[in-house]
Amino acid sequence: MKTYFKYIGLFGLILSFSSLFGQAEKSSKLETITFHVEGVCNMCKARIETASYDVSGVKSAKWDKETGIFTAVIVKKKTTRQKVADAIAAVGYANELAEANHEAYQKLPMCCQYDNGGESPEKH
Ligand SMILES: [Cu+2]
Repeated sequence: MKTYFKYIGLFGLILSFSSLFGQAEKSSKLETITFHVEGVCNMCKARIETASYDVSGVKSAKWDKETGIFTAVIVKKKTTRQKVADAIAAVGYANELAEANHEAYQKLPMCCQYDNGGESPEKH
């Protein structure tokens, strides 16, 4: 009887291992990316996050107003950290990986122009 339970235990162990590997495989399709993005307020936050969601393969996107840290979860096969950074730069927001589009920056409301010269701010 004891051996019987041992086998059940072993079987359960194998089952939990295989489900663990299954999960690891699933999560490897996704990647969490993070980089610094210039910005000022909640309007900036909305623009940065909307621009990210417009990139195919972006599952979630969040920009922290206080720290300037942008975090997103992407589908690795569909997009890259650089592509997301480029999309954010295209709407006027300079970041660690890309220079801001100058025209888009100039069109931002004055309060959102994080760097009044309109130049890309110093890199971090
Ligand atoms: Cu703003």
